[in-house]
Amino acid sequence: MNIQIIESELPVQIPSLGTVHEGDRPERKKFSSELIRKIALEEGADDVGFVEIDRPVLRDEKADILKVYPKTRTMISLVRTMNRENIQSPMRYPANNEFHHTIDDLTEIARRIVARLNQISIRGVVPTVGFPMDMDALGRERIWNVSHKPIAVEAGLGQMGKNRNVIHPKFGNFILLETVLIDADVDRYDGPIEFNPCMTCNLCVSACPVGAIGKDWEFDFTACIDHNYREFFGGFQEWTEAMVTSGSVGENREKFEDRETASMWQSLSFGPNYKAAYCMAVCPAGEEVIPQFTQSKKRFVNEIVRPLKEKEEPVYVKRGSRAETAARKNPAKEIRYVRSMIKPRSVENFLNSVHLIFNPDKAKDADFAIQFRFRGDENIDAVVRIANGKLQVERGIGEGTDLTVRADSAAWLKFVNKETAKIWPILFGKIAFRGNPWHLIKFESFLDLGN
Ligand code: B12
Ligand code: SF4
Repeated sequence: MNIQIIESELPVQIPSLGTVHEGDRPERKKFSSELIRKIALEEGADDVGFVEIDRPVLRDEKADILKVYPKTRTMISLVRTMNRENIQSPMRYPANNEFHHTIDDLTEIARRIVARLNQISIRGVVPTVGFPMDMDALGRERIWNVSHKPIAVEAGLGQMGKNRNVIHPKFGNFILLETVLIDADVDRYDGPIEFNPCMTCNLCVSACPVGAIGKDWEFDFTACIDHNYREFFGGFQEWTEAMVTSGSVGENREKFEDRETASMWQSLSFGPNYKAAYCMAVCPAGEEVIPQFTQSKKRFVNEIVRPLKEKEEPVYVKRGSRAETAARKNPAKEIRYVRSMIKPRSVENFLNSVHLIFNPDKAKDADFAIQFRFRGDENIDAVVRIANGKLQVERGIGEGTDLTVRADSAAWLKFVNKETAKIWPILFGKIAFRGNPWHLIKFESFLDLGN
């Protein structure tokens, strides 16, 4: 088959042509972004933008994107709106229904777009709206490959708000995102919008039951994942571990009350329940949402923010964490302790993710540096420096360190994942020190590892 495609002449639907293959199109052809936009909107996307694979600010994302589709030339960023009243309901099941149905809806939209693009010789891949099914990377590297948020920002579909969600200028943050990876270039790419719709009203800061949203635009990743994702993969692992380590039915029910086991069952059977998403529910930004707020801020707070804050419910935090401190301030919230969901399975991942479990409040007065020399399965030298409540990881051999820790990498992982009593690896000679070991004990106490 040898068909010359001039897309401006193409009807949007060309069933008579059947599927046209990539090899059938002239080399370096640029497709009309307007035509693809039209297809995407017809198939149900609420907004669309285009980003080229070589966009310099997405340099760090490229290799991961190419893992999913090595032929990627263009990312088509898609927005699908949610019914915001569902997300704002004080009961969480309407919100969760809305999330799950929009995820399915957006997936179907993206699949239909690709099917339509196939007809004009463009091939493509639809990754996934949420976490991927493939969990091989868990504890080793990032489990998702395509980060929709920075791509959506580059595609001009909004900016990141203080609540760490992309806020669309019209729909606010009540949107989900997908990115279609295609093997073709387009004639026009988009760029970020110039203003940020976030109004820095701090309602998200006050609504989050575990203090995950910082006033200073910081985000406590583990506070969010430990609570909000209690019934996802991490919480399920804890559920099974609680069962096998409990000596009696009573002991098991202390760790997981009947209501919690029932809720886990609902999540496993019908799609996982997010426990909060309050940061999204209360956000008044965006042209369509803002009148609700500006007409009467007091009413907005009373009707939307207050019911979520005053909702009596369990919140899941690690003992001694910043999240616990935040949750304790609200008497409506019942504290339930959990273990860290961050469980590194390689030293490399430990070094990359240790900042996520580091508690700066505990380390305010600390000032020391530890030289780690890992050997065994992984041979890695790195320095961890702690000063002014900040943690810094440097690769290699550093200067001015207070302690050198030589550790077998596998033994170290058992140690930080609390899979061994601390003393054993030391006794068996798997971890050795030069300098003051007190710094290692301090360092461990700064990590929010949970029970
Ligand atoms: C990982 C992830 C999370 C994580 C981290 C969130 C985050 N801020 O990145 C957790 C589990 C906490 C989470 C929570 C939620 N998420 Co989420 N999540 C994702 C996912 C898979 C990737 C996000 C991403 O690209 N982050 C990277 C950069 C851009 O974010 P960042 O804040 O700068 O970086 C953080 C992480 O990268 C992390 N991190 C950095 N290095 C490392 C290393 C390791 C080992 C680990 C584990 C983490 C980690 O820490 C950084 C600081 O917080 C996307 C889907 C996707 N494939 O893109 C959805 C996505 C971002 N989530 C979404 C939603 C809706 C939510 C929730 C509302 C879910 C809910 N129903 O409750 C909450 C909101 C929490 C919040 N305020 O951010 C939407 C956002 C839509 C929008 N309007 O922007 C997305 C885009 C899904 C979608 N397809 O629409 N999510
Ligand atoms: S709730 Fe306010 S501060 Fe938070 S993201 Fe929305 S506009 Fe920004």
